[in-house]
Amino acid sequence: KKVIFSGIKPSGDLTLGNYLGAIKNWIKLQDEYDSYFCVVDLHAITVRQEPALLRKRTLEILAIYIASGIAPEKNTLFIQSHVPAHSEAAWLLNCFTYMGELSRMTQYKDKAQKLGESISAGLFNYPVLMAADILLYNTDLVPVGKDQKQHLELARDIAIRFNNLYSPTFKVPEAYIPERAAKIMDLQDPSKKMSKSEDNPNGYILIMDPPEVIRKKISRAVTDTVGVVRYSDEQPGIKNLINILSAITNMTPEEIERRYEGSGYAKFKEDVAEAVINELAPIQNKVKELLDDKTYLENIYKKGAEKANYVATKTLRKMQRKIGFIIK
Ligand code: AQP
Repeated sequence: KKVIFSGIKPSGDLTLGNYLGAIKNWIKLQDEYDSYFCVVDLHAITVRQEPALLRKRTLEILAIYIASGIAPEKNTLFIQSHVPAHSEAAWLLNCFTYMGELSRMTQYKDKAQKLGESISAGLFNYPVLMAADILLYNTDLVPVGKDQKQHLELARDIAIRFNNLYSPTFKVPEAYIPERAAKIMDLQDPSKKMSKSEDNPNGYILIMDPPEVIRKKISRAVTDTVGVVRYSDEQPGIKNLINILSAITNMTPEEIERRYEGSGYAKFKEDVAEAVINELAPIQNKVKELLDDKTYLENIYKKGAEKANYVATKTLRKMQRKIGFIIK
């Protein structure tokens, strides 16, 4: 079986972007692949996190994975910091990555601009840790949103470089980017992506947002004065809502345009809100149930870490051997 690796960082509460761009696609792939789904807590601390919140969110993400339909019996679900090979491999790969490459990463540049002076070295090195995550599991496919494409290309470059310097060690992974929800945009500013660490909560929908909040946020989503539901770059707000509806209902943008021909934005927004609410309601209920039973989650992440640790350590030893370390 081919291997999938993907993860989400507990740096904020998960958004509809994380769900449609990542999790929803994992579910489709889980039967075909040997899948590793991780909560990447080491990545989260590249910007400051409140310890109690980080703990809460780490478990909540695990619960969201399961509640969304990722079967714990079929997949390896684990928490990144439970597998020390990630940190160790990241250090090794840091020595095979150039400063110039990391400086070109647009996510780093965007975040650095927002943070000003207080940029941690970890934020700069983030893509190297991500490369380690992926390469440790001999991953074939990495299902991510479009925003992660550049990081994935770097992971490929690092793998190829290492393989050429020594001998074939890593599988060179491919990105798997969904067609319709590749980049869900901010509801208040559809020129930027919906992001869990965004300051304005009206810009994002959280997976755990109650129905009335979802209705309010979508009804206030920025649109335009054209007044026609059309899938066009000139109407980025409407285009984004069409993408959301399309990802949930599987209707194509053209079908959606046809359905809302002649109807105003208000009706369209109401329907988008209802579709989102109906998609998220069962997940929200299940998450609450799962979080009530901490031992169930604990068993899953412990078992996951054991399996992940076995595979990751094997790759790490291979790296160390090739580099010239003495293996005890
Ligand atoms: N707006 C989005 N549309 C589609 N996919 C998205 N993803 C994130 N935002 C969107 C996908 O979600 C997965 C998890 O991402 P992450 O938590 O590791 O980091 P991120 O990409 O930086 O996500 P956020 O929400 O923007 O987090 P913050 O604000 O903390 O940086 C990835 O597969 C990503 O592509």
